[in-house]
Amino acid sequence: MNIKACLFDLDGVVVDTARYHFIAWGKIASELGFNFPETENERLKGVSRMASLDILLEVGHINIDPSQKNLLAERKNNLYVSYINEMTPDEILPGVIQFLDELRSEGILIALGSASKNATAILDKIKLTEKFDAVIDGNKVSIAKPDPEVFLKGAAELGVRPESCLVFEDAQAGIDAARNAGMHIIGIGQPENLKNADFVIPGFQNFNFNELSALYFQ
Ligand code: B16
Ligand code: MG
Repeated sequence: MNIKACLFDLDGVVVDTARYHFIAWGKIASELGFNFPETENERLKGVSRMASLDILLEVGHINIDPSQKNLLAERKNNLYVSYINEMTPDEILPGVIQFLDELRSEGILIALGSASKNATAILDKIKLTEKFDAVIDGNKVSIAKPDPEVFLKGAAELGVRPESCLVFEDAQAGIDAARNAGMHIIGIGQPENLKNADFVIPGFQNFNFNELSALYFQ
């Protein structure tokens, strides 16, 4: 088996921005008069901003018209952007930089495949932009995960066939997207939350090129 490229999700894989999404959505919920519990937060991971708002409104049993929805999504994003503007490289998850550097020195191409329209701003803040050969974010795709578009565009931009790509993902929608793209998949997180990955690991703290080779290069 030959892996020529690795594609990384951003939120939950490279950085933990899920907590900033959660705080911002929580403020919107409390302004609307209900509590958005952390137990529902898993449902927001990997899905688009508008799909997240739909989940929030469903939890709060709230019905509003599309123009109000746009205003709420914009307000949530303004809050979220104010949090990510304060991000620093210290927030890169453990082991990520070392793993990216190892991949590069082994000649494996690297892409980002994120649903977030704020992905390039986040990479800039955490000073990681230069580690990626291609960046596909929410501004470049028209259909959200679990559609494979984000990862297929990443593979195309790198010039690598989907079957030679490996995706790292923390959300079920992203794992389904990678599966739909015909790629190899390593889930990041807990196996009970992530169905259909090839393997699930807790993170990159104890995962390096040797472990990757043992799984895929035999
Ligand atoms: P934005 P990922 C996703 O990022 C988040 O997991 C998800 O919670 C969020 O709704 C989505 O980005 C859109 O983000 O509002 O910044 O465009 O996991 O695909 O890197
Ligand atoms: Mg994610």
